[in-house]
Amino acid sequence: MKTRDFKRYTITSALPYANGPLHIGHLAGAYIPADIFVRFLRMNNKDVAFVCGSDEHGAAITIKAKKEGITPQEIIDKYNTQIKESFEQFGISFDIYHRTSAKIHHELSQEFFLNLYHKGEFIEKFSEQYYDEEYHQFLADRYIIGTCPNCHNEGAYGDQCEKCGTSLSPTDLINPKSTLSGKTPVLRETKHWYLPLDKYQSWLEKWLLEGKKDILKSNVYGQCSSWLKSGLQARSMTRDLDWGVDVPLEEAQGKKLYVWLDAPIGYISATKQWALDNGKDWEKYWKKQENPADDACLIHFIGKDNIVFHCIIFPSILHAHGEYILPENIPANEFLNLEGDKLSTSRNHAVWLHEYLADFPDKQDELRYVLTSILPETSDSEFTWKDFQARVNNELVAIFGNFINRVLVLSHKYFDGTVMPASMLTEKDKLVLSELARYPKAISTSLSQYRFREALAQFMNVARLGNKYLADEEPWKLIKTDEERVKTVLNIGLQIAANLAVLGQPFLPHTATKLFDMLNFQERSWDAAGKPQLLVDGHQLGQAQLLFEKITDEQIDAQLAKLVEAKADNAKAIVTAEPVKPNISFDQFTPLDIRTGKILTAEKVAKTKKLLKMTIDTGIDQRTIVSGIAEFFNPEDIIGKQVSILVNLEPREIKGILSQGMILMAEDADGRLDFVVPQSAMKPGSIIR
Ligand code: B3M
Ligand code: ZN
Repeated sequence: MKTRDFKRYTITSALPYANGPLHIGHLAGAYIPADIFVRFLRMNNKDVAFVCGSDEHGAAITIKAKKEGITPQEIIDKYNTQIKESFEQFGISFDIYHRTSAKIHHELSQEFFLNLYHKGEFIEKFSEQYYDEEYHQFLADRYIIGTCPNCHNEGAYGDQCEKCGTSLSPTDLINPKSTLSGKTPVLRETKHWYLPLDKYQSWLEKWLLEGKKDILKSNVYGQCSSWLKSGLQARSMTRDLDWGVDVPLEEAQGKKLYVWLDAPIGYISATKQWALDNGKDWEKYWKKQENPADDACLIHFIGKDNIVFHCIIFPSILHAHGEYILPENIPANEFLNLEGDKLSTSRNHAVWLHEYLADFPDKQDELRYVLTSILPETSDSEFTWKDFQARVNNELVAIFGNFINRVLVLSHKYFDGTVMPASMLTEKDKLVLSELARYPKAISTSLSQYRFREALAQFMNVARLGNKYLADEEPWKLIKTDEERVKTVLNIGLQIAANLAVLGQPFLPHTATKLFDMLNFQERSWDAAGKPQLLVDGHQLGQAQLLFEKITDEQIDAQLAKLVEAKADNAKAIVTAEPVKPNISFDQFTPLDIRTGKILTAEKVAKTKKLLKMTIDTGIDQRTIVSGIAEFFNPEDIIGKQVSILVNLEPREIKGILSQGMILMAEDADGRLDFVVPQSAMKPGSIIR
């Protein structure tokens, strides 16, 4: 991965939706890596703006408000405060944590929209959508209920029937009703403004696929190239919603900007506010400069679910605008799992940051350390409480903490906390010092390539070096026979400790501060590290204190019990939500003819969001089946997949296509769909009973 040097950096972390608290997955995805990187840049005297804020628009907010029975404004105020507090506690050192509900943000988003509008970038398209005449508004899918065309459940939503799992469009519902007024909505023509992503396709291929081949992480590059390969389509930049940034056009009364148009602009408006507050020029961080060599380096830290928005859509918007710089890199992380399962907000399978802070009030760096050690940098990774305990106890306490404690306590005990001069260095001393000197470079190389796990491992090697040096030299024994030698050993030990304070700042900021106090030492720039004489002879040290303490089995058991409890609550909730259907006899079951099959072809049904048309080899014949799974699976990804099919379901015409059977799908509480299939490949036509 190539990186060039820049004078100025604009670093962003994904704006969290202010619709719930943060968990460890968020921290590991977009915040800890960004914070380490930024702290490292600052230590190298770089000019940095590190910006973030709450994403306070979109259906994510209004749906949560409905659920909690409070207003969207109350939702965003509540969670913005909580999220901000968590970031502060963990030492995520944003220069500003802003909000997209701010006036300056609404204005800038509208300015962007109008800029593109006046350039004629948007395509204007009409479509038919349900409208509530009493409430005078268009209805989002979730605001319409009606009878499911598939199972005749009367409470199906406009996007899905929760009873039979079929994914629907509002117009599929029989007898649709608005959940706002309870009245039958009418279809009304509505106009929207589309960003012609297809028009930027070849530019994107050049800029991203060719230009960033050696720069992007492979997980990011892979996703981008598959998006571009499948061909980009125009995407609507406006919505019929009542919460968000107003579309600034006379003819668009009541419409809002698409949340993924305004949210990334939130990075810019946050920078603008920060510049206003601090007497800076925001344009230096965002706009192309007269001399391109003076352009800032823009880096977006995100999780993998946001890749397309940051690599394709937002750059297209910036490109269409023309005055803005484009991201240099988008180091997205994959997902973090918890105790063998996906993190899930709806199932409450998570370690919530505010709960962690309540349970471990002074252990912020411990969590930073463990998460950095297991960051999902190139593939998904896993957090377990046992591993957390092991890493804290065996690494932070037993190596780093133990070394620091020994060297400081002995220095106070033998020399009243004064750094004594080193004399007559042995070969071993020289070797240790020269090894120490090579770490700053090694760590900075890893950091500048976004390899944070590797950087942290190198940092811990410095602590290992110190710990081993003391264990080998045994100054506590030497003191009886050779005080001069002890002076040298402790001098070298203290130099290593001072290096740990300097090098530890990006990873463990709270610990580094403690260590600086203990050493009574000020030199904090990266350049200081590696020097054998960081602490001068005669320097007076501060008070020794313990850096870390062990995590007990009881603490871990309590955390594990919490997860088990959440699982039990969740199981209870599922049972109440979905009662078992009335019993059937065996004779009622046997008429179902279910077979294994294989998907031969798959394509999206034109003009629908949810439908896929597939040809299936059923072992009996090859037939067409239409299924509402297009939002979950790309056609090209499922060709060749094994499926289970109800082959004797009455054929049914869906959007003019005769669908001959039904593919069996499983759905979890999060609404995730997957195919129901045998554990191994079976011959098509095998009977399921
Ligand atoms: N709020 C989605 C998310 O939290 C969205 C990110 C916006 S970044 C501009 O995953
Ligand atoms: Zn149904």
